[in-house]
Amino acid sequence: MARLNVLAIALLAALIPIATLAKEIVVGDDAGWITKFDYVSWAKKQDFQVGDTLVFKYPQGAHNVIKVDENAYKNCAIPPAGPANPVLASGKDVISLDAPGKKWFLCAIPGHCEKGGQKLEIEVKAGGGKTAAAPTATPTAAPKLAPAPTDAKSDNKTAATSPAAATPSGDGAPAPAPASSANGLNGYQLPLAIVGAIAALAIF
Ligand SMILES: [Cu+2]
Repeated sequence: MARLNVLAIALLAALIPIATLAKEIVVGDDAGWITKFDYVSWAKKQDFQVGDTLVFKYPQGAHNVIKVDENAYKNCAIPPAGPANPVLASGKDVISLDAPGKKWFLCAIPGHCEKGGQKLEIEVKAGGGKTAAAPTATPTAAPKLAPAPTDAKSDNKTAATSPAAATPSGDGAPAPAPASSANGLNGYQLPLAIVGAIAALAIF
């Protein structure tokens, strides 16, 4: 039984980084995708990682989203839309950040970019290092013998809430050097607390 608990905890610890790896970032937070919003300052406060998704939220018809290059971003030059680069207009446009580097978006409704500043520049960081930071909640789990009926439940819950369990993005999994943990600290505080709580449950 004790061994089972340890296994469950180890499994959870392994799942947490995957669960936190991909996050959904709503552009402008509660304000959404609007004119007259300081997206430069907003973007500075975000942590865009490969694997995250960007969501542009706005009342359908009020705005739209098109991906542009740096020059178009700077000049609010609206490129011709085409199959390769459509104007997104669903009101909840989801963009996968699947490569590192800078990306630029703007609203193609005339005036919104030039006069309203409705444009966004982000820099996506290669996310790989983040998975390396190992949660430290497991070391003393072995000795106690306690049937822990909560294990299975919490285990399932965690598995169910991890959106991208099947896609740990290539070499991301158990890299040996957790050098960039400072970077990922924010993302880990909550999961660590959860692991700690579950570990406590399992032990006692
Ligand atoms: Cu607009």
